Amino acid sequence: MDNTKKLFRGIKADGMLTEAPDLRAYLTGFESSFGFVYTDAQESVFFTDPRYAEGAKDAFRNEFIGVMIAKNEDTVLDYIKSKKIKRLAVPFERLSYPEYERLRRKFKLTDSMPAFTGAMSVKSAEEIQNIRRACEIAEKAYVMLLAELKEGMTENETAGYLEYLMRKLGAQDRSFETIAAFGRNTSVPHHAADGTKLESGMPVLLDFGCKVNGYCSDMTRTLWYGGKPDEEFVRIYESVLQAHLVAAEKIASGMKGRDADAIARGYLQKQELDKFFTHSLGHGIGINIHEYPTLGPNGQGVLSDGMVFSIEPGVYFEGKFGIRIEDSVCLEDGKTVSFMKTEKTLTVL
Ligand SMILES: [Mn+2]
Repeated sequence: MDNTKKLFRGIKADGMLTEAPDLRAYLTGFESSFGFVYTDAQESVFFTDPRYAEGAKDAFRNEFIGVMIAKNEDTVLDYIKSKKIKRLAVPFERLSYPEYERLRRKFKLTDSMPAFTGAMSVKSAEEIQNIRRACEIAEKAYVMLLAELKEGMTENETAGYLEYLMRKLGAQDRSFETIAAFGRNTSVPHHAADGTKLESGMPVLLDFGCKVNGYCSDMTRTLWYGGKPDEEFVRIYESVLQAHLVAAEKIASGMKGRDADAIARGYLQKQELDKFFTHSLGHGIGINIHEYPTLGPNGQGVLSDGMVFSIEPGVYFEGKFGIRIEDSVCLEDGKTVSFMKTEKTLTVL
């Protein structure tokens, strides 16, 4: 994968320098903890240290990206200086203040971040394939986990087991810290899994995902474990599910992120549940688990075909329970298509 030229074409600068790991991974498809990607009209060069040089040369064998060894940033900046580059594009929001100051003394600077945000939000067929695979693995692991859930298992054990299953099924890693919440802990939207044990007659909330070739999946299911589910829980689950389904049906290309959010929020308002919906409806998903666009009350970005994002309405009742239902979806021919195949109707184990 060589996205360097595509990015560079959209930027008004003589050269482009990228150090942030996620942006480098987008440009090259190669993940490493140390490196710089430099691009100008003539060439793209991946600078890295000896630890990654062999892997990088191998990865770029068929690409138009050269590999050079750099001990530190100075080696890279000297190289760029030697090419008489005057205006350099760098991603402003990914630079520390000292880095920005150092670069500003050597070059005229242009912000490359808007170009990255725009390009990364619309996925290529290859990127979508990676996300689809990450979703398939997450779902398969979830189904396997359900068969293994037992009274006495802790949240942390459950989270760890789910992560193990995703890796066993071919994931390279989890895409974020797995959330496993039992009972009243489900009312904390991002509860940190702890030693709480699963008991009969309680809700279970699982929010998880994995990575394939650097691309993330994101999924949440809330279910009832043991006995007959609480009536209030069942009624509210139905409302959250409807909010999800109405949003999935009505979200369309050309809409702003805030309009998408308003569909689910408006539905929950009619059920007098909107004040318990304390977060945004969704977020872009790609190399990063949270990226552009935001589907929330302040989401100004316009949704378009090829964007991948979550739909995740949730309501939370402090000290009682919370319910969130999340799919990763893609916009295709103007409409959302979910990557998830598992039932979203209430599961009672
Ligand atoms: Mn999410």
